[in-house]
Amino acid sequence: HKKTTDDLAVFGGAPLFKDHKHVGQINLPDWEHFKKEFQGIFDRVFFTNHGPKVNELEDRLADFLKVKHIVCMTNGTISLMMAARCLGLQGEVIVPAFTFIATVQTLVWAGLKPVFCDVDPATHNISPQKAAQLINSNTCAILGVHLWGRPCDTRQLETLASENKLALFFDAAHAFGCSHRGIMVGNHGDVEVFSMHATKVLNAAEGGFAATNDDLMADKLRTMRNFHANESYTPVPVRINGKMSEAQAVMGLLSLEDFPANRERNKALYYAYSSNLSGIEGISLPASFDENEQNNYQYLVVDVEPETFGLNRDEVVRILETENVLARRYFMPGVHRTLPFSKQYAECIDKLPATDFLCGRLMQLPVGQSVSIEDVARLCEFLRFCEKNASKIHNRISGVNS
Ligand code: T4K
Repeated sequence: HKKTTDDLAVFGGAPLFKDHKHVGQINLPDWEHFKKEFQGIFDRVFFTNHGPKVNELEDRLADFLKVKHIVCMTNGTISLMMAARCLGLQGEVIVPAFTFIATVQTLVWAGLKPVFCDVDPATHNISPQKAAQLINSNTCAILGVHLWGRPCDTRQLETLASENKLALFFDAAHAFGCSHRGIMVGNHGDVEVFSMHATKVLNAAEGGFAATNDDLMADKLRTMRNFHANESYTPVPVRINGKMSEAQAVMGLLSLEDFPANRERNKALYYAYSSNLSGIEGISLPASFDENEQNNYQYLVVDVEPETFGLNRDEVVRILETENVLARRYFMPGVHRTLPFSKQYAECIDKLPATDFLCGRLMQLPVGQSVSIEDVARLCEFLRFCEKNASKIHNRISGVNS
């Protein structure tokens, strides 16, 4: 418990937590279970090239998402890049700048020009109205991102894409296990791409997959991910090594088994944050989850209003870090303000006001297996202390004695 500002770790006090509290999920599978599955890989002496565990993971994921095809790959970035190539795109792709930089980098790898679209400040997702204004004769596709697991307005984007004969695909890296209008993410647009990075709620250490109901798209992805012909050959512009290993697949299968429990934990943490943060002026959880849908609650996103809270987001992140709370500033700066895009597309740098606003205000707080409900209560009480003592803390941080 902090009684005075001297107790803050940033001013030399003992940190709030002994161990680091991470934003990444870092949900570990049961060790005995893990050992048994790895023993299986050793016994089969079969490590990669579409082994039995990758096939099993693809079947299980297809069942889970109620989608026709799953194609597992090395990671989310490679999956997205390959999806863009398999769609046969050329020209401009409309994409939000409020996303992880990988979303946009994949387009460049696929030889495409990203055109940055602003987001809806309420949902943080690509604005279909603003996307409509960016369409021209060079536009070939829209790439939406289901940020924080909240699905984009797929219906409006589908209408926009079909009216303008554009491809539509989604970066669903955050949205495993989420549904939209009762349909699991994985079934929208031409193809949806997921990440199974170590920090995701579904974790294969590294890994990713594409989900699609389009037979030809799935065939192309399967052909492309394998640099030489084993599987039936469907024409693709170029091939690559995008395979998932058996070790990744085992991690993924164990994580899929644990997913319902991990989601429930995240949900309990979300509601604990929600009730413990209530009444703290200037800190809020933007856009609550639609409880009629399935959600994974994997990102705990907080809006810091500096005028009301008395400290800005960056000051809060810095103070929390010294208390061993590794809050993250996803995503800061917006992709349009990072190199090389800020130079290449300088003309659009000031045209994304909602993106810039959110980049300056949001932070993510810890969730996942290493965080308990008591930790949340403690952290929120700490934030309440910061709010009450904000001007004193601000002045001390700024080097001015109050
Ligand atoms: N699209 C979107 C919208 C994405 O968010 C991502 C990835 C992608 C596409 C691409 O998918 P992949 O190619 O990655 O499959 C992290 C992740 O590296 C990245 O996967 C993720 N998005 C992004 C949002 O976050 P960093 O640089 O913030 O991660 P890092 O290493 O700082 O880790 C976050 C926290 O977790 C830290 O406190 C450390 C902790 N951690 C991390 C790892 C890797 C651990 O405790 N153990 C670990 O093994 O990017």
